[in-house]
Amino acid sequence: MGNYHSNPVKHSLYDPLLIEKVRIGIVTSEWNREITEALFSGAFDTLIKAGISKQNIICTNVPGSFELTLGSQWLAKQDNIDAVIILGCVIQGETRHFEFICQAVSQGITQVSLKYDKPVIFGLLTPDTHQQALDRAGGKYGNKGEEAAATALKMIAGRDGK
Ligand code: DLZ
Repeated sequence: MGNYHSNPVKHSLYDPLLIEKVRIGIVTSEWNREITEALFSGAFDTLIKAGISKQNIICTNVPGSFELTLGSQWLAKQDNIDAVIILGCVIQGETRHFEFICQAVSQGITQVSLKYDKPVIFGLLTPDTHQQALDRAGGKYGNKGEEAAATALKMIAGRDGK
């Protein structure tokens, strides 16, 4: 497992004056709450460490991952939000809904991203087991919420030619 984002803050391309203006939305699924709360903490803390103030991180929850697409649209359509992060967890071995949910979310957020011309970052864990989810939510493979936050910052920097 690579560590491309192992130090997301260090890799942030943002200058301190610009980061003050950045506003990021996070939409978190409540299903598999233990996992998604850990992803949320990772994403939120990464944005704070990068210099974004609390009031510029707009957070909302949805019941399950299937609802992440609409939740991302609620945030993406707000003019003053620069990027949206979706966070969820669908465990393959535990649900027959797996393919339906994952495909719907990946296709849905792509549409939202292109429609509103802003990054919608895919922070949906799709592991085979609960343990694999834990490993990616602050465990041995890091925290994919942190990676999602770092990706959002990189996309905003890319948009701005930084
Ligand atoms: C129904 C369902 C199932 C079985 N499994 C999961 C899951 O593993 N992860 C998740 O985020 N959501 C799950 N859901 C809920 C759906 O995402 C959705 O909330 C409901 O089908 C209602 O639309």
